[in-house]
Amino acid sequence: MTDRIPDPALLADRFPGDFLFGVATAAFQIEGAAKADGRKPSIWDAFSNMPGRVFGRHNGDVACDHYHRLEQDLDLIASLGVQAYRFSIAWPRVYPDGTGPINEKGLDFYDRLVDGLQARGIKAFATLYHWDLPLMLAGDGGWTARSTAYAFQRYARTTIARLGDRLDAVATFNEPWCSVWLSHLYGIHAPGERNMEAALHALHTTNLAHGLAVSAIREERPKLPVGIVINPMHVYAGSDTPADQAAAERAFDFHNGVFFGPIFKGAYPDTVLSALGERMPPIEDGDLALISQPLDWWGVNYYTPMRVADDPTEGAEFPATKPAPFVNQETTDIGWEIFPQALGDLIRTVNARYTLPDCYITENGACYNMGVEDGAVDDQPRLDYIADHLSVTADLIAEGYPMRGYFAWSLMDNFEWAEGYRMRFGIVHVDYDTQARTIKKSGLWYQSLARSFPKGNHGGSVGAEDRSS
Ligand code: GCO
Repeated sequence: MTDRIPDPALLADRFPGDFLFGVATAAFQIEGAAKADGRKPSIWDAFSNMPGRVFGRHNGDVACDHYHRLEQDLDLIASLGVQAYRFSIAWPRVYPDGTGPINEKGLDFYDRLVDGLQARGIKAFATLYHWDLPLMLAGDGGWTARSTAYAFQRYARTTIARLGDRLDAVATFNEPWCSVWLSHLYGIHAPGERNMEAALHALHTTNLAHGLAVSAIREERPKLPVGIVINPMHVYAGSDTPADQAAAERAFDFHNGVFFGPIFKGAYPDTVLSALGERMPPIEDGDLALISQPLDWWGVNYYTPMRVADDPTEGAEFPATKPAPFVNQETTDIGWEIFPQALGDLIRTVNARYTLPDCYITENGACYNMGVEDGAVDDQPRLDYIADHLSVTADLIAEGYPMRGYFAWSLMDNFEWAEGYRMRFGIVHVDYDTQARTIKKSGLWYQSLARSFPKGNHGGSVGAEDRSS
C-alpha cells in the first residue's frame, strides 16, 4: 500500500492564521533526575517502585533525562517549528514535602525552562498538576484529604508568582478523570486504590483544589489565562436499546459530568448525587462557587471513544455499565480504537450541554512502537492518525467552535505510566540507552505543517494579549 502523505499545505489552509500548533509533555514522564536538586518522591515514584504496578517496574528515575538536557530539548522543540509547548511543573520540585519550605533549585529549573521558551519565541502552556503528588501528602490521605486542596493552592500561588509573567496560559490539572477514577477507583494509576469512597473524596478535593488554585492564580497574575485540561469520554451506546442508551447517559454523568458540572455549572449531576451522594465528602458552603469560577480556556485530551452497554447485574454500582465492542477494529499499539469522528462528536456534545470558553486540543496522538531503522522512524500510522484528527478539528472550526490550538502528544517517547517505556507516543523517538532523539516521519510531517504558522493574522488566541501583569 503506498503511504498517503496528507499535503500539509492543504491542511494548513483549513486553519486560521493564529491557530497554535504545539507539542506536549509532562514532568514525571520526561524529566528524570528524580532525586536531583532537592526533589523528593511523588506518589508515582512510590507506585512505580512497587512490584506489579508498572510494566517491568519501570520508573521515572531517568526517563528522557530532560532535566539535564533542557537546552537541547528546547532546541528540538524550536526545530519542529511549533508555536507553543505544553509542559507540567513538578510539585515535588517546588515543595518537596508538599507543604513547608520552598525548594529554590526546583523553581530555578522552571525559570530556565520558561526563559528558554521566551528566547526561542515559543509560547509556554504550563500545567500545575500532571499526577506527581508529593508523597508526604499521602500521609494525610493524599487527594482524599481536603487539606491537600489547600496545599495545592499554596503551590499554585508560589509557582505562578514566580513564573506567571512568562507563561501564556496555565492549567490547574491534567485529566482529573485519571487522577480521580483511574487512580482511586480502578487502581491502575497511583496511588492504586480500588475504593469508591476514596475516589469520591478525591473527586471533590480535586474539584475544590482547582477552584482554590484559580483564585490564587487570578490574585497573583490577573491577566494570565487560566484553564483546566480534561479528558472527557465521548460515550457511544453499544446499541439503540433504551437500556444501553440510558447506560450511556449514566456513563456521561459519571465520567464527564462530575467535572464539567461543578466547573461549568456549579453543580454535580443529580444522577451521581442520588446514587453516590451519601458516600461523597461534605460539600461545604462556597465550594461550588469557588469551583465554578469562569475560566479563560479549557483543554481537551482526546485519543479514543468510550463504548458502553447496560450492566444488568443486580446491585451493580453506579454507573452500572460494561464495555461495548469497538466499531472500528483498527487500533493503535496500546489497543485503543481509532475513531477520529468521536473527537467531533465530543466537542459538539459538551458544547451543547455546557457554556464553554476557548478550547485547545491539549493532547492527541497515537501509540506506535516502531523503532529506528537506518537512522529514520517510519511511523506512517501515527502520521495518518494525527492528520485525520486535525481534519476533524478543521471541521469543528468551520462549524464555529472556538478551537484555538492543537498539541501533539507527545513531543518525544516517554514514561507511559502503567505501561512504562514499552509504549511510545512521541513524534520524536528516544533511545533510552543513549538518550538519542530522532525525529520520526510523523514529526517531520508535523514540522512542515507547523512551519506555516502563524500566518500573520493574529486573533484573540491565548497569549496574544499583553503579558505585562
Ligand atoms: C494522558 C496523559 C499522558 C499520557 C497520554 C497517553 O492523557 O493520559 O496526559 O500523560 O501519556 O495520554 O496515555
